[in-house]
Amino acid sequence: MKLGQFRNHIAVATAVLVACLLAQGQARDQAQNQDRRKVIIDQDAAGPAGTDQQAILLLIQSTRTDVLGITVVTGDAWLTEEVAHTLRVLELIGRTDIPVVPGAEYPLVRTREDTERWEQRYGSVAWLGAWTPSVYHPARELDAMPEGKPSPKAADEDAAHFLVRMVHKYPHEVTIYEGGPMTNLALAISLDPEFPSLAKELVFMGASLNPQTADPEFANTPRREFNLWFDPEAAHIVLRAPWKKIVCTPVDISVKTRMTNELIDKVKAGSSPAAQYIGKYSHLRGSYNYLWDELAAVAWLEPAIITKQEIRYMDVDLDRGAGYGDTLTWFDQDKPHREVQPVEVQFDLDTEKFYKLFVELLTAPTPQAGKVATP
Ligand SMILES: [Ca+2]
Repeated sequence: MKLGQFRNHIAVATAVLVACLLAQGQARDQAQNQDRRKVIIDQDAAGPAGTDQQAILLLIQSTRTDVLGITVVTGDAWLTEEVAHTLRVLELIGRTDIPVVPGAEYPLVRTREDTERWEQRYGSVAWLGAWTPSVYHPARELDAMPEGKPSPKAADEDAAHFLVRMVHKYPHEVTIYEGGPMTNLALAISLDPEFPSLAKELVFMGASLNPQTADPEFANTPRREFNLWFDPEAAHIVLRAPWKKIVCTPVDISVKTRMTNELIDKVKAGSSPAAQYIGKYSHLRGSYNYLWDELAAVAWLEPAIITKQEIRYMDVDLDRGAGYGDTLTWFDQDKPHREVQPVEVQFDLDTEKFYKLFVELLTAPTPQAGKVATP
């Protein structure tokens, strides 16, 4: 064999070997993608940091999830500012491949003006989200963004169509994680009644049954919880839809958790961009700092942290009296003769295990883009 021929053989063999290794890598990535649990995060994504963004981060930081997108809804803050905070956090952690999809700017029926009249009659509501007088500003005005303005842009699609499109693309595979008012989900159901049955499950933070707490937000109104209350008609549509499974993280279990300075310090000690972001922008607000949406996220990632849960049937009070927007629940034996769905309601948890996972996830390296299937 001449030297030139020998070189050619070597070159061909090397090319074949490289191709094999690449194919192996791709197959491994594909297998990893198939193992990842597909989830869409629907969130009233106020920021920076805080429960809404921290829950988003926890779900992205897990190596076992494939976050197909983040659909955004007005709730804790207005849609426009929430989209901006979400785009920015994804930019900071290097995951701009995850689409941020704007959804509803207003609840289906409830208005700020009607709510003000309602409060004159029935008393003031502790948390009104974007409508809270002390933080109120017009819907499309951006508030201060200490973390900086985002360079990436939001998706050119609305949340409801995105949600419907994804469950058709991956039938029975997509978990819908709901951390805010249910407006986007109700709109998706109205567009396509198959949406709930094509999803894998609905997991949500919301509802309040009988929380054991001295917190003045719940002491006299134990059945009022912001996410369901802010858009009661949407919650009513969503809760009676035919999901294969519904899991609820209510106020009852949220009040057993606390964000503390000690917990923030533990996260801050991490070097990941997610940990640095939380270290910089997370702060305690008043005496009660529950890990509302974070618990719903981590309980989905690691169900073993939940030590007590019960099945209840659930709906929302749509009468325009004092209980408008309050949580309604029943047992199987006393439920009404109408479409109500069984819901797994979480009541107790292993708090130490939860805090440990919270810190571990937020301080871990962010799983890289490119190894995750893009929608
Ligand atoms: Ca939320």
